[in-house]
Amino acid sequence: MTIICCISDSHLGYRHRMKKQRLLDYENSFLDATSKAMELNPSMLIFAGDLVHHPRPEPKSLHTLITKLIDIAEKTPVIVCIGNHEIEGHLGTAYTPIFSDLHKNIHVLSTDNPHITLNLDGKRVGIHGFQYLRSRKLAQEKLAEISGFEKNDYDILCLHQGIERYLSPFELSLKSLREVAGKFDLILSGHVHKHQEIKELMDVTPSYYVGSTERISFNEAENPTGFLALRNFNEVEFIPVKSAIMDSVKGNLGSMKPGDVNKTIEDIIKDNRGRTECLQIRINVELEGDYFDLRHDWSQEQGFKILDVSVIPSAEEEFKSLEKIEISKDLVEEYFEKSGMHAREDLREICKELYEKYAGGFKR
Ligand SMILES: [Mn+2]
Repeated sequence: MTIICCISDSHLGYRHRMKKQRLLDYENSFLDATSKAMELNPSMLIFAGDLVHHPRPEPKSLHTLITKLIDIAEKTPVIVCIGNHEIEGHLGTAYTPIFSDLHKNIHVLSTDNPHITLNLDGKRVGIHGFQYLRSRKLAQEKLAEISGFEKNDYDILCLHQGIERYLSPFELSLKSLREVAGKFDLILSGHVHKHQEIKELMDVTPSYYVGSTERISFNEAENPTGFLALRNFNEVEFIPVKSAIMDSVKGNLGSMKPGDVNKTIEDIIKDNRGRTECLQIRINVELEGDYFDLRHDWSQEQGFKILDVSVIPSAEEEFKSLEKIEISKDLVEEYFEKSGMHAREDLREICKELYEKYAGGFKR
């Protein structure tokens, strides 16, 4: 059996919400993906871009990546596509092309090197693609250009791009892809983190967004994490990868007193402790009382890698309370007391001083 694996969007070196612990999550899910892929004894392993989160990656994550790439290349050919996160802003440069110097079995796709041909179990397999291109015009031009090759036994297009209907703005229209899709036997892309078929191309060529190995935002909470395996050039399987459990709880509490809002959030936290590692709580409420009576400091809650709580009072209430509000030195005191900043004596004194200086002497 011939197996080809494709892993995408591992985002190594991302310090999600500045949490050091999250750094390790990206490493662990990358290592889980590569080890699960290597267990299948693949004839080739493709990385579809955004292996790292920053153009100049955090050293330990880069070390993990490089040792793993060399280790894999000892056993099977490696193809790397360059993602947007690997490319440095205005210079448009990346370290990724250097990866091909690490081992003769590592090949990096770019506009300078868009075609790689390998002999896999007696079949001539072509892998075609280039680095992420931000300009739609250029991306579509390059796609048409690289599609003029002479067919091999099996040809794979490997990109890291936003495709029309899957991302806005996008770099590749469905029309530009449909025009060349027939040249390929399989189309794979990184960039969109949710694993899915690119259904508008499926009637011509099996086409997929590969999916990511670790989520980089709460918007991705529902996405499964994993990688893609192709068996005998026809059967595609999405293989799940271990990643940090992420949940997003959203709700509208209607009209409620601040104390009850605090209690509701505390209950949500209690229910989720030990069940999820990264928790986001977004609450909309019509507040029957003082905004500052809401609990604002949740950093003392244990058991989460990320706990992100926000309460959004309905706009109407906000305006009403603003009309009534009268600023005084006591209000400054109250703010510091209730917003969990009572320890910031220095800041409180500065605020009171500024109030005295600029607002206190103001006569209506
Ligand atoms: Mn990405």
